[in-house]
Amino acid sequence: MGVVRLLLDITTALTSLLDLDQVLGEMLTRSVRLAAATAGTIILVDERGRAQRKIAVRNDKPYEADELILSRVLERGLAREVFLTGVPAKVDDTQLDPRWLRIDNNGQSSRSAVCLPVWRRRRILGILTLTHSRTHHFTDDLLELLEAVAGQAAIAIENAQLFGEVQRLATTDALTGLANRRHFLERAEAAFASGARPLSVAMIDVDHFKTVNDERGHLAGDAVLTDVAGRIRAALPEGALLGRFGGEEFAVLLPETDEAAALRAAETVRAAVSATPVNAGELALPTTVSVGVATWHDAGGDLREVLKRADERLYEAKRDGRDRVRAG
Ligand code: GH3
Ligand code: MG
Ligand code: MG
Repeated sequence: MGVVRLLLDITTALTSLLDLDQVLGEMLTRSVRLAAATAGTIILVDERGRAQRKIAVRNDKPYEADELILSRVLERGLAREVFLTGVPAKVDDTQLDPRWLRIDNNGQSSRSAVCLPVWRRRRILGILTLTHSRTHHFTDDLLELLEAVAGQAAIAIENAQLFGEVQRLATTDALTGLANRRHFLERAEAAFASGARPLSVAMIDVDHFKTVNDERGHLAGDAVLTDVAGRIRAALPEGALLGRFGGEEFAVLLPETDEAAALRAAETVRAAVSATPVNAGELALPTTVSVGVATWHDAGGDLREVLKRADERLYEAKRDGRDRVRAG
């Protein structure tokens, strides 16, 4: 295959992907194959030059590169030099080159290597390293070709990163970092449709929250919401799905949880909020929540019905004096 055709092929394959891990995996596998290398790694670098994500393949198969070693790979050696200079580097014999750190061997010896920066808009997005078990495997021509591949891959990486960011923005609540209402409902709907029962839902509402806004200002109110959200998340059992449902209202889906267990979880949440005053900037504000719990035992049914029941229990908790849990 001609070089142009080859590049076009790789570009098409990469830019059709939107998942970052897939892009990195595909880029790495294709580079390894193209260079007939034994193994390769791609390390994603964040804005501040820290290793962010690593993917490694050996003999065409993914392998677990040592996390600790890879996270330090930008601190020393060849990858660091390439990161600092921004220029590709080639090692013809790893045993004779002091830049080569024998840290990424995984039981096999690499005798030659190339290391390239992945540039995009004057920033290094990542470092691509390919190795071979023989010395002098990589030619200058090959290095040049790999640079072109890295240039194309950079566009695909940027696309995937942007797509991921847009997805994150569309699914999270900006203030608390929790799932937003739509995303919560989508995921809850999926959990509900899976048919696994029992399944419980809890609606949590901050008590007299309007007073905080009125007396302390909207910023203090925001800070209370953030702190309360953090406490709820920390108090919930693993597997619980938490979302910000509305202004000062949170919703929880507890998969495979019966009413007794859901009540315990809700009580833990309630206690976690009231235990100590909530931090709102300089202020420490005693805060409480009321919780309504509803449980669904049979397969089928309607998620909205369960949410409505939890909401009714929530208002019962409010009527009964707030800072309490009601179920049924
Ligand atoms: P109750 O105990 O009955 O729940 O009383 P409450 O005051 O908490 O209930 P109400 O629904 O009257 O007030 C909720 C307030 O939450 C009104 C609204 O201005 C405020 N709010 C909604 N979203 C936000 C937000 O994002 N930030 C802030 N600071 N306030 C918010
Ligand atoms: Mg309220
Ligand atoms: Mg409310």
